[in-house]
Amino acid sequence: MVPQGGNTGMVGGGVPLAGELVVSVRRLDAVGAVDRLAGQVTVGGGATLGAVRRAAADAGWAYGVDFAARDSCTVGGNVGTNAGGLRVLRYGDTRAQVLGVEAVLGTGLVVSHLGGLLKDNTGYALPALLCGSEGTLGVVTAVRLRLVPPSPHRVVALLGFASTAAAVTAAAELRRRLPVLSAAELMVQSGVALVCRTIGLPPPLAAPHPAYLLVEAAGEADPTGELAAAVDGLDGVAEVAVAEDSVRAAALWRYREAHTEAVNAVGTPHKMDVTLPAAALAEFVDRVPAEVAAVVPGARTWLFGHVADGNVHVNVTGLDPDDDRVDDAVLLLAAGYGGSISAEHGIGTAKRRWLHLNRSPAEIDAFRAVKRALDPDGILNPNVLLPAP
Ligand code: 2HG
Ligand code: ZN
Repeated sequence: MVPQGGNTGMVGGGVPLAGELVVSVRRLDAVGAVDRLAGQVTVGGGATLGAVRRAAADAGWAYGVDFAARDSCTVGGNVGTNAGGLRVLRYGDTRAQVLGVEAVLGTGLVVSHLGGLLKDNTGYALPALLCGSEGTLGVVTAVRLRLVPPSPHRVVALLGFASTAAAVTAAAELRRRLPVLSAAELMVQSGVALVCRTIGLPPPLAAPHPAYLLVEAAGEADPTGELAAAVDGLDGVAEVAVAEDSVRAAALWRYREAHTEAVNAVGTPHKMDVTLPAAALAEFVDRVPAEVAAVVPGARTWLFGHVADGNVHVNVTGLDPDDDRVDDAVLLLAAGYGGSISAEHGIGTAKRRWLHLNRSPAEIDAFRAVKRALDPDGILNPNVLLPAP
């Protein structure tokens, strides 16, 4: 059986490969009443991220996870992949929001722990284990989520830099100086130009720049002054555009959020999603295009990502679908720097064969022991996450 939510995953974790039965959770889309006192909500595994965000906002709270697939992806899938996205630097990943889970395990037993107690040291944390388990241990049918205080005032700025290193350093400075920082996204010149060409957008700044940071600050009060002061104190900012209103803010976000769509218009990409240690991030971003071209001349590399988390999305076009030499080179490079071969998309079927780059034989053995305990017949997502024995 292959558990499936919104089918927006990027590593094939919800896609049957060999005649498996798809178990869709989409109809489990109830969003419960927000517990305003606790700042929590219980939702069905099939509720979309967007629906949860709207319900939280309607109740005067907010939900800490957000990303472009918000209106298609489901919370059950978010738990399965431990989805990250745009606000991890402020609120953490999905695991950091999940207080409880109801799931049908591979044994057929239903585990349910949805009380939402913040302090509850009563044994193994099954919700934490299910986050990132990619449907291999259980089907997530309901989730208890913590909510965060709303940040009704939001300001967005786009900064141009002469180098990736300058942009990465500036992002770190903003994190240190600006507690209301809610997003810091890295883009590079080729990606922004591609988005402009493909989507038909004007250039975002007067001149092109080798690297861009899209930054957002959000708070209880208008953070414009705080953001401006923090940006003024940064080194290496070549150009700045500040969105004065929500329409302009959405227009600036579009340059970042349209990257996936723009890359798809070039050709079906090979997708890598890696995390680098902060100190290696800029060097990795600058090296990858040449490393890719050295393996397959003519291949094009598109880079963007969540810079404060060290998370870089590496998309490569101009490759045969089954030619994974470039994937191999990029993932080895990331792992060689002490990075992760999957930052936020998971292992799925697509990255299984590289799991050993990050996980030791002892860890993979422990994974198999957990799998055997919760899914003894191996009926849940048999081709996902764990390498073939
Ligand atoms: C994003 O950050 C998503 O936009 C998708 O994680 C990344 O398309 C991608 O490679
Ligand atoms: Zn992402």
